[in-house]
Amino acid sequence: MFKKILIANRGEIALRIIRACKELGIKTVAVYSEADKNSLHVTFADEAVCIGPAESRNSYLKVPTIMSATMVTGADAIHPGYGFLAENANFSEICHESGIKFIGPTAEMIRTMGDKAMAKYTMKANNVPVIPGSEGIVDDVVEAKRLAEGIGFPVIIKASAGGGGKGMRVVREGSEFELAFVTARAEAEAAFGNGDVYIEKLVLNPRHVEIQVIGDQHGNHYHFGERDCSVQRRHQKLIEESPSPALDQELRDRMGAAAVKAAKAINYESVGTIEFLLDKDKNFYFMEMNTRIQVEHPVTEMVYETDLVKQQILAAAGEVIDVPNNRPKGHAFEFRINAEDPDNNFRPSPGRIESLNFPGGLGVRIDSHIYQSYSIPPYYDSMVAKLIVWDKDRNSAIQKAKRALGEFIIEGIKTTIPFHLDVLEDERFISGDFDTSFLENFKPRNKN
Ligand code: MV4
Repeated sequence: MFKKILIANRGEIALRIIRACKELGIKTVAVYSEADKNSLHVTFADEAVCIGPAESRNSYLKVPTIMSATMVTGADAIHPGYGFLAENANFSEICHESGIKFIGPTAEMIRTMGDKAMAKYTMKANNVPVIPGSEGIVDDVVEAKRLAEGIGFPVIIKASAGGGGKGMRVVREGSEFELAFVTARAEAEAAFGNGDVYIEKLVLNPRHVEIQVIGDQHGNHYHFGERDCSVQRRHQKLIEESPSPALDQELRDRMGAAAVKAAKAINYESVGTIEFLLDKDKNFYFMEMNTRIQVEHPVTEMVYETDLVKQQILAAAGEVIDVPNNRPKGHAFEFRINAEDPDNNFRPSPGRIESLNFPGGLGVRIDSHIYQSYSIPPYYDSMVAKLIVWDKDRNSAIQKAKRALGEFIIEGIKTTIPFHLDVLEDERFISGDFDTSFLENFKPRNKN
């Protein structure tokens, strides 16, 4: 087992990883920027190293500095968390070459899945259902248009280096195609330094349903059911839940089997997520794979009674992972509490937390690095807390969420708490009958 893990991250996920390490008896090293010296991950780690100024590119993304901090403290592994270096294949490779275990997949696995056209090709070759579309990337506009006509409009043009909604263009009819194609390629080139795009049939009103998977170094792969992440705004998830209101056990078994097939196709090691689109006829299609622990992992932990971060560390240490053939128990939601003003287009609202009350009680979990008098720096992601609620069924969990959000007081900054309380009064949300367009159409009751 590892003796000391350096956590190359900040905020709630750094704290989450420190908690798992403590329970496993592993020492921890926090790294922090000058803006984060008063952060809780620094307080609770066994050691802490300042790695540079506030700007991420000069601190949390600075590979040579992080490697130096690892060597100086004698850590034998690095946990990247999510974001920052978590899906950086070169970083995984540098760790490997330095004799430091990267707690995540190999560079090759990250590269295969980071190239979305390559990922899709690999899935299709392994009989994981994919969305009908071009065979790989298309670079000629005439050929691309001919392909789009064959697929049938509407189609979607996606950047192969993109993902998470970046560099996508919907094309509703042939006359719009050429401009959309040229623009999509130029945007992809500007954003990713790679203009490759591919084309797919547009799936109308899909749900975003993702399957949690884990693989060890001995060829064992398992899944932990699904999370429904359809409640998103501009590709930012706001509420996630498990199980999905759209799945029964039969569909869960089939999607789980497809996700395990996907993981086995690349002999995946570590925790990961297979994202699917689910259409209204309950057909599911592979969309992309996230090769990291995700923000929303706690909802899965609650209903599968598993500590996924501990499992991820054990798998990285070479242990055999064994997941009993389990089923979800009860229902869990996660609400992302962001320092944003929901009444002003979710504009960031950093600043000092003047007063703070966390909710509590049975089935209420808070993953957060904030405390009273803490100042939220403006340099990083606006998420300041995750409220996770668990109860025996979906309706009970909704009641618990309302109760817990009502007790959650953060003064000094604007947060998404009132927004969540509005969503919890929405009939479509309550009935579970929503898709990825839910928030575009969402209008809070009692507001005009
Ligand atoms: C799609 C789609 C419809 N049809 N692909 C958005 C994020 C990126 N991972 C892929 N995305 C989509 N791909 C086809 N063929 C609709 C989306 C999409 C979406 C997906 C999941 C969650 C929210 C979304 C919001 C808008 C569009």
